[in-house]
Amino acid sequence: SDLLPLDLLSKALPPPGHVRMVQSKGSRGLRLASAVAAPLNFPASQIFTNCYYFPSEFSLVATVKIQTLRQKTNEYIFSVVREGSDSLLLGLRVSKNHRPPCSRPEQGQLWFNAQGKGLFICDGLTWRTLLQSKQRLDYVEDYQDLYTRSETLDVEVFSIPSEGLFMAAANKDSRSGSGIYRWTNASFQLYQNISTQEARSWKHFTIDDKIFLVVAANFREAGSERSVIYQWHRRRRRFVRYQTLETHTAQDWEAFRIHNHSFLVVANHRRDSNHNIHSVIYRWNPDTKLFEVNQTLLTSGAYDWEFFTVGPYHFLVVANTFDGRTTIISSTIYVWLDGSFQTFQSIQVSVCLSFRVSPPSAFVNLLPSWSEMLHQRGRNQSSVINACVRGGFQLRAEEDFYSQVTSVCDFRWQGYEGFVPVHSLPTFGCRDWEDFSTDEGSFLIYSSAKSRLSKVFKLRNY
Ligand SMILES: [Ca+2]
Ligand SMILES: [Ca+2]
Repeated sequence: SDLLPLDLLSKALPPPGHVRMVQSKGSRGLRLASAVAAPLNFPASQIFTNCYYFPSEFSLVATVKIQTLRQKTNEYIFSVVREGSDSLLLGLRVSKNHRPPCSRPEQGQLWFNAQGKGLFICDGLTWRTLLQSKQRLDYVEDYQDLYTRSETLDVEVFSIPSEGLFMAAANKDSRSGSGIYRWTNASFQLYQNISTQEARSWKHFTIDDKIFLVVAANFREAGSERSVIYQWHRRRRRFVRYQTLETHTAQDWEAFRIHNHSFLVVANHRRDSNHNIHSVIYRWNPDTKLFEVNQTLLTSGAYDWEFFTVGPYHFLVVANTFDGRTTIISSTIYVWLDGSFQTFQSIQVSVCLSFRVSPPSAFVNLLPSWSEMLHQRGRNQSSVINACVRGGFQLRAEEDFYSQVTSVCDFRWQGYEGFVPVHSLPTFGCRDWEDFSTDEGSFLIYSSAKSRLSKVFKLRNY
């Protein structure tokens, strides 16, 4: 367990003149002269001193770039052979889909399928899967141009059983209200228009068999600002007003459940010019069938809430943006203890606009990397980090606070290498995005705070 990493290649390098240093995109490697026909090898006794058995746990990291893979029956990129006799103890083959033979002599040997990205071990009869990669994003294809009534600050994609897939758009213009779209004939079509005031975002949630949508908005009613909860009316097949709650420049709603209780929390951004105000957690009362104030938490220009669970613990994280003086303030993670949320940890992310968290168990590992990445990238105060996950970790970095996001970069968490950029989409004031799947495939929708045009992309996987 106290073994240090070893550079096996350095032990087996051919003499100078037969090897050349080459650069290929972001990585550097060694190119062997074609004259080096014999395999590179060295006695294992050089590294296994005072050690008579192969270690029970070990990792081999090999990066090989081969222009064309020839289908050779008995070629290994790495092997351990018995000294003197050359009999094979351990070997790793690489091919593109071509399945090497697996019978008694190959028992215990490894095969990496470069095409399907899978690692297999021969059990003496057949290849058994050790690792198989999930589908990976190949490219993104323009699919639908969706013109909304006004600029769209947020999209929420959800499905209604026996009805299908829907998307709620939070539209900027109060006169034209916001649109609910339904996936019809393989694209989003306007389904219902809902009158909204300064709609900022939508959240879908269910309680028992009831389907709700809540909008973060500023309806001015009876001398107060209010956000509205709508319920899906089965017979009328429409969303109808259900309950209003007093909010203050509401930016975001999060819905969650703890021990069979349903909750909502609102991000109250400011009251007049005061940003240091309470954001409110509401609890569903099953008797009155209404949400009631459960707890208030002091926030500073709150912009986003996310709920997540790690093991038996429930957390809420708020993105604070501004305390009236500065945008360099901390965001807070709260933990559910003895029936209420209590401060768990403060995290320094300057102007944190939002969080995306999933899967939550890995979230904990992710935290230190955010600030690290900010430092590495030399980002300024107007930077925003938005974490999300798609089959691995991704971070979304957004720029240009308050006005629009100029570009979206996805960073995938790759453990050893940290966050690496995997895709960037050219966007025009992208404000929000969601992904969803239908019978027609996997899609990504993003909305623009600058234009009426929202776009749907189709994700091609390999
Ligand atoms: Ca959204
Ligand atoms: Ca949220």
